[in-house]
Amino acid sequence: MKALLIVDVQNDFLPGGALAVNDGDQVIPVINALQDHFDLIVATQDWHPSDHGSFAANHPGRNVGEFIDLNGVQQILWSVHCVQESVGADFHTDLERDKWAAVFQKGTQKTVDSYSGFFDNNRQGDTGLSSFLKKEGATDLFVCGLATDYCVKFTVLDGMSEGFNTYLIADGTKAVNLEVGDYARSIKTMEQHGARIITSKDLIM
Ligand code: VGL
Ligand code: ZN
Repeated sequence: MKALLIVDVQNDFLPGGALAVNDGDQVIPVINALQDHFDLIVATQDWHPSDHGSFAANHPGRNVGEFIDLNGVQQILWSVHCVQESVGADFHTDLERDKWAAVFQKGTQKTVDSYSGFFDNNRQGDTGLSSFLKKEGATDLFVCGLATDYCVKFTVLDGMSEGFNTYLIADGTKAVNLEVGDYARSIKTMEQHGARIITSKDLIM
């Protein structure tokens, strides 16, 4: 059984947001059209406390884009984004949510970041996404959303390691591209781990 997983389509990752992904809003109509073709749809939501360790603002003297050691895990420092209960953490209002079975929040512990929708970056915290999908009978996981080179990539890799046949819907995702080429590198990494790269046309016929 197939499931659609929508990663972090939140205001802060969209144009005008605190950590805006270029053209991030272009994924919204693609994802809305895809939703008609799935009976099981789940979403993830980046959901940080304001004192989160991934925010450069919480490390005096440090800047966005620098790397630090956050409790033993390498961490890129980001601008303040997706703070719990803020407008930036909300899903875009154009994104249809009527059919969503559940939302899995991540990055809720200030001591560790969570790119994957499944597990924290230190692999300790589990959002419950994998057990939920398995309980619902999902075998094939179709991933879309933001951002290709961070949360989408790590969600796809964990989807594979959790035993799902995992697909990336390429036109349903956009990258941060902190470094030129990050989008292409992340696609290659996902493919090398066995994920299949498709487009929404492969699902909508
Ligand atoms: C993300 C950076 C920081 C993402 C989340 O959703 O890709 N990127 N937090
Ligand atoms: Zn985040």
